[in-house]
Amino acid sequence: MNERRYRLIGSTASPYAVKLRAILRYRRIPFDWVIMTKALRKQAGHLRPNLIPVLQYPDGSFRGETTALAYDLEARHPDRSVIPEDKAIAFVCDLLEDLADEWAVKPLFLYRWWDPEDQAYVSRWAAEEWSVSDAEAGSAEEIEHFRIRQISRMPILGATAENKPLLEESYRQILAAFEPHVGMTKYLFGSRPNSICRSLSPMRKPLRKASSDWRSMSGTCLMRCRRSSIRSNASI
Ligand SMILES: N[C@@H](CCC(=O)N[C@@H](CS)C(=O)NCC(=O)O)C(=O)O
Repeated sequence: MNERRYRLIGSTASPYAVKLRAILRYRRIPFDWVIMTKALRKQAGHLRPNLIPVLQYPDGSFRGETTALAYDLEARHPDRSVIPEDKAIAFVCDLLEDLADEWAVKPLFLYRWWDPEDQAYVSRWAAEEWSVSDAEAGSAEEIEHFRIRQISRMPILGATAENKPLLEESYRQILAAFEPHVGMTKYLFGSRPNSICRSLSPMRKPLRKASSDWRSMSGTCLMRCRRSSIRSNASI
C-alpha cells in the first residue's frame, strides 16, 4: 500500500461506500478505491460492526462508520469542509444526513429487493463486489446466495408488505421536500456541497438502477444532487 494514501474498501452497490467516496473526491483527499474481496474482509474482520465500507488509514489501520469517518477526516484535513460553518445549519445537516443514512435506506432496500426483476439486477451487480459466500465472486452460485441473503433481511430493514405503502409514500415525501431546495446551481444550505448531499445522493443511484418506480422519478432533486456532485468534482 502507498504509505501516504487512504484505501476506501467497499462496493459500488453500497450507498455508504459511495457516500464516503464522494466526500473523499470532493475534499481532494488522496485515496484508492478498492472492492471488498474475501481477503480484505478477513483483514478487516475484527471491526464491529463489520460493515461495508471500511476505510484503511495511511498507517494501515481499518475503521468503519461513514459519518464518524467523515468527521474524523474533517479533523485531519481542514480544506474543502463539507460541514456548514453555521452551527445551527450544521445541526440540521446532521439530522438530514441521519434521515438519509437510517431511513432512506429502508425504501432503498424495498425497491431493490421487492420485484423479481430488481432482485435479479441488483444481485448480479452486487455479487461481483460483495463476496458474502464461499462461492467465486460473480458466479451464479454467489449471485443466488446474495439474492436469498438480502431477501431474508428485508424484515430486519422493515421492508415488508405491511410497510411497503408507508416506505413508498415517505420516499416520495422526502423527494418532494427536497425538490425546491436543490438545483443545478444551488446546494442544500448554501453554495457548496455538504454532508447531506453526499449522504442522500448515493441513494439515487441504486434506486434508479433497481426500481421501476424510480425510473419515473429521474428528473427529481436526487438527479440534480448527482449532477451537482459531478460539477463539484465529487462524482458519486
Ligand atoms: N452506518 C454504517 C452503515 C453501513 C452499512 O449498513 N453497510 C451495509 C452495506 S450498504 C453492510 O455492510 N451491510 C452488512 C452486509 O451486507 O453484510 C455506515 O455509515 O458505514
